[in-house]
Amino acid sequence: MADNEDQIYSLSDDQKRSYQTDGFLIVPNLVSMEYCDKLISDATDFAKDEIHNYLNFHRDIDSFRSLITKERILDIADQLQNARMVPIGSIFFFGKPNNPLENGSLTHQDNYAAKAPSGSYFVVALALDDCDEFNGALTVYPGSHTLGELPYTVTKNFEFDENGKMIKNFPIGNEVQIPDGHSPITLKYFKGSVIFMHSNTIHSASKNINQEGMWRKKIYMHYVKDGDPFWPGWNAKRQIIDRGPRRI
Ligand SMILES: O=C(O)CCC(=O)C(=O)O
Repeated sequence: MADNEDQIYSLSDDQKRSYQTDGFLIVPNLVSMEYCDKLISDATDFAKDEIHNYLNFHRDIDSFRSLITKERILDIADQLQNARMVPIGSIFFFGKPNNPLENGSLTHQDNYAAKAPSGSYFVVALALDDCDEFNGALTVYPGSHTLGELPYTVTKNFEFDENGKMIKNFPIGNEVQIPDGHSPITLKYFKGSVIFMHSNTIHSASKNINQEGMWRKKIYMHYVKDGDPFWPGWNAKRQIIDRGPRRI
């Protein structure tokens, strides 16, 4: 992580306003290059040559466990949600170019999975590569978090082997139709940036098909407001993770 880890991370009024308007906020340089490299090396060692999405690296890998409970990430999540946000799950994307086992994501909102009270579930994504439209950066519909939860089409997201091990992902998410008046933008962000996103913000990511060998590794971490119920899920098997007190 960046310096002054113990210092409370206070968002500016502009940052809070931008989140309230758009339904997401990018905070650049929140995690140091060294920490990103440690996460990448631990993920790569764990996966070996099995390059696909992984649920819940924070249960298997110490550096990811430490990330999901990092104070400065919790400080920001707590301020944006005005609640003590409790970690419950994560998913890692290698985003290897032209990988048949990874297929991006459909236009969707996220709470179809956790089924928490509307607005409770919260998404925090750390970019482990620089990312733009050429390597499958996140596309968002700014302001769509104000639409509430939209009807969706249920589709299969993951494939597991007979031992329950994930071996492939289909395009992630349960697709929603985009209401009139909402347009997408594809974000651009750098390694070490963290995206904080309302769970009703409609988003997607293209399959990474660049020919230049640009990966788009990213860890998505998921939180709910303290005390709120959520569905564990047969695949994600979400569980409450202990964290410290709310600091801001
Ligand atoms: O592939 C991505 O970066 C997007 C993943 C996603 O949309 C999700 O996990 O909800």
